[in-house]
Amino acid sequence: MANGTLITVAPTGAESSKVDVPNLPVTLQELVGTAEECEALGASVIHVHIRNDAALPTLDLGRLRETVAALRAQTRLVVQLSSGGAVTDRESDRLRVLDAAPEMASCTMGTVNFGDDVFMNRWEFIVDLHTRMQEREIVPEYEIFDLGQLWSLARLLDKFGLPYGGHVHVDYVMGVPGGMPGTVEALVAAKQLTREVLPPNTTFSATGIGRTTLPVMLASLAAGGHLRVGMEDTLTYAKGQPVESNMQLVARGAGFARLAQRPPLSVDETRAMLGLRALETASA
Ligand code: KMH
Ligand code: ZN
Repeated sequence: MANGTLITVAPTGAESSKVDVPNLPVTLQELVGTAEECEALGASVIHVHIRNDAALPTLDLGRLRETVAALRAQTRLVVQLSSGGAVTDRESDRLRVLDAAPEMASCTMGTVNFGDDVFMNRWEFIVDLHTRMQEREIVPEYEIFDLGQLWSLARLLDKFGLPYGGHVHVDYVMGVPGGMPGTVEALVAAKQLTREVLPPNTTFSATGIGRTTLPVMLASLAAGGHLRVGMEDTLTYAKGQPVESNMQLVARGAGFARLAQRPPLSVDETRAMLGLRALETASA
């Protein structure tokens, strides 16, 4: 387990509206500005959902390409596009996200109730995502909303082989109504199952939605895991105190990581840990 902490920022998501959350970065300019500031504060990966001119979630390929190019030009962050999109997105559109040629993309490992909605991830769709990412040399982050999805990932790797680069990195998304709870006990169980069924050097990060943010962050640091923070998952900083910005959340995560004597990994350290090519040789 790396001594430092990988901090992924997930600044926007697909669930919150700009009207309800005016500080949510939704334009390309807002996203890139957020990315630059979060990188300076210790983030090394950015998990990206984009919006259209009406600030609604979109998987428009042209916009995704433009976003990848802008983030690469303005930051050194590892760009991880969401293939999860919004619960209403079609599988074909979610697969097409890979055409924007990010270095990383998310790959959710099963269907899960998502509040009052259903986040659909059929087995055949997961296989399609995984194998297309292998072919295109895109490194996945496997999103784990429930314990059984770790077992599904073990089956996926057994049948279709390791992801590009050979390293397996999972992200526990905890506290979604319908998924695993955002508790210390659930995180320890997820870590235990990860150790039992996945390759020995598998790394994990964790994020807790809403009020589970803090317990999950602290538990992950204590358990040797990494962090995902950001307004995709967290809109309240403390009781009665709305989040001001993604930078506030990255700064808090980085501060906790330093207190735990596992300071934020640099972008280069993150790339080495995840099996990404060194930046100089990465394709443009
Ligand atoms: N917006 C959720 C339905 C991902 O980015 O891969 C799915 C999600 C997971 O956020
Ligand atoms: Zn997401």
